Amino acid sequence: PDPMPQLLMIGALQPALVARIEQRYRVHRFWEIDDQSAWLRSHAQSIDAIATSGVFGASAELIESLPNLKAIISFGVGYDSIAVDTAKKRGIIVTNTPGVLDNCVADTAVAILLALGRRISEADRFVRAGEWQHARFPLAGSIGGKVCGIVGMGNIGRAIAKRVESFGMTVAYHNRRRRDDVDYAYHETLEGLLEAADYAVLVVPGGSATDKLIGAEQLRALGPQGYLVNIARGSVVDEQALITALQNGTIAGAALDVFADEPRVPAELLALDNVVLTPHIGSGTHETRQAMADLFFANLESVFKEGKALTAV
Ligand code: 8YV
Repeated sequence: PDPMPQLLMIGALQPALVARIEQRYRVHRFWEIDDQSAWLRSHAQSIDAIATSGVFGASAELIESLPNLKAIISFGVGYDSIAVDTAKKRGIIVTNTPGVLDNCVADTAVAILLALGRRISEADRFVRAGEWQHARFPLAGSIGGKVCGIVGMGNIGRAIAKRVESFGMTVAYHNRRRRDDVDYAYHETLEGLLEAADYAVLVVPGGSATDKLIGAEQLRALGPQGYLVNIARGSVVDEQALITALQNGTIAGAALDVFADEPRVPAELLALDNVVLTPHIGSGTHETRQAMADLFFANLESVFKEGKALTAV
C-alpha cells in the first residue's frame, strides 16, 4: 500500500502549497475527475483527509461517503461551506486558518468603505470617461464624524474598529453578546445598530445562523443616508432586497466584496453607480495568502504527526 496519507483535494489550492503538500501526501484532484461517484466507489476507503478552502467547501454527502476520513483541512477562516456538524459527529477534525488574515481583511473593509463614501470608484470612472473636461465631480460626505456600525465584533471586527477610529469615525457594534474588552457602544439588537449607523460593516460568519440576516426591513433601518459594507459572506444579505433598496434609495450605497452566488454578480448591481464591487479579495495579498498557506500546512502536519489540530473550528 501507498505509505503516504491520501488527500482528496476539492479545488485547486495555490500551486506552491500543493507542491509542498505533495512531498508528503498523495493528492487526488477531485475537481479534475469526470465521474466523481464512480471514482469514490473505488477510492473512498483510502482517503485520509480532505484538503479544501472556504470557497470549495466539503458537503455532508461527500464526508459521509469517505469511511476512513480523519480530517478536513481548510484554507480560509470561514467554514460555512463545510458540513462541520457531520464531520464532528464522526470525530473528524476540521481546521481553518484564523488570525493570520484579520488585518488584511480589515484593510479591505476600510478600503471599500472609503471608496464608497468618498465615491472613489465613481470618480475614477468619471476621469476615464473624459467627463472632467466638461463637468465637476459631485461632492461626497465626509468620513470623520460618521458612525461605523460593526455587525459581528470578532477579531476582524476589532481590527476594522481600530482603523476607522483613526479616521474620526465613532464605532458602535452588535454582537451575540457584549464584549467586555472593548468600550464601543453596544447595541443589543441588529436593527438598533443599523438605525444608529451611517456605515454598517458586516463581519459575521456565514452559514444558517446568519442567512439573509440583512433583508428589506434591516435595510430600511439603515436608511437613505446609510451605507452597507459586506466583507463577510454573500449569504448574509438578501441580495434581491439589497438591489431593490439601492435602486429605490432606501439606502445610500453598498460596497461588496462577497456575493450570494460567486463569481456571478447580478447585472442590476453592475448597472448601479452607488456600489463598489470587488471580487472576494478580502484576504488577497501575497503575504496573507502565504501566511494562510503556512497555517494550512502546519495544521495538516500536526494532524498527521501529533493527531491534533493547531486551529480547529
Ligand atoms: C477565502 C475567505 O477563503 O478566509 C475566508 O473565509 O473568505 C477567504 O480568505 C479564500 O479566498 C480562500 O479561497
